[in-house]
Amino acid sequence: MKISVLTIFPEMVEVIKKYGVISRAVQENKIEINIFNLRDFTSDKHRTVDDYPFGGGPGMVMKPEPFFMFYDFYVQTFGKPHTILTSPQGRTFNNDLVKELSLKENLLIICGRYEGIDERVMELVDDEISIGDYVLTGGELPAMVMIDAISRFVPGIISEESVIEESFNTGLLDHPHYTRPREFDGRKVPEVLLEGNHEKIELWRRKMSLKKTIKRRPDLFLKKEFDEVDKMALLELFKELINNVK
Ligand code: 4FL
Repeated sequence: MKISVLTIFPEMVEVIKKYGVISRAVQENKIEINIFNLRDFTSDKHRTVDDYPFGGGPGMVMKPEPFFMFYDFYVQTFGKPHTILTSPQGRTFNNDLVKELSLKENLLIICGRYEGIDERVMELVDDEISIGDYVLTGGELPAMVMIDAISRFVPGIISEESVIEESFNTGLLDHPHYTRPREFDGRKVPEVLLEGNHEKIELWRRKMSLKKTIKRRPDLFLKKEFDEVDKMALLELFKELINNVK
């Protein structure tokens, strides 16, 4: 999969390639990340990317020409991309959208700025995406958030199990995790995790997941389709509840 970014701050976005899981995926050619400087596609001495808004008003507007210049070059070089503009006006980024985008072979993310982009650039844009209801100084961090989330779904980047176990796939929040030591300043690891009974462990984890989901995300709990383990876990939770009120 190829992901490209068009920005006026390329150095800011470059760091996404340098760390952890994504840097490994880039080295192993599982994803290709290309970052382009919009100023390289200007044709004046000052490399101007913005100008005053027609009709007046505060702030500047990004000029259309460098975007079209870039887009021509991009399509010539890499073929037609699925083009995203980061924008607070876009549809909100979520796990379903991440999965959908991870299936694209050629993604181009244009980093927007709040003051705005000349409307004629929208002709090049397939999708406007927001990462949440707040305003940032620019679309660089949203682009990096999207690359991070999308990369995780590219086959072979992280273990299939890790992706399957995630809350947005199971419909439940995660259970607690423990590692060594078994006891630390009197704080003990739950006994069930030390006994090695895998069925019991699964049931315990599911109970903890269900409890946390009911407490923090009742919306997810109400949408959840329960499997047999969920039902057993809920039954035990109810039993514990009944025994405590009696
Ligand atoms: C983009 C905010 C996506 C939230 C300013 C320019 C933004 C943003 N999600 N704020 N782009």
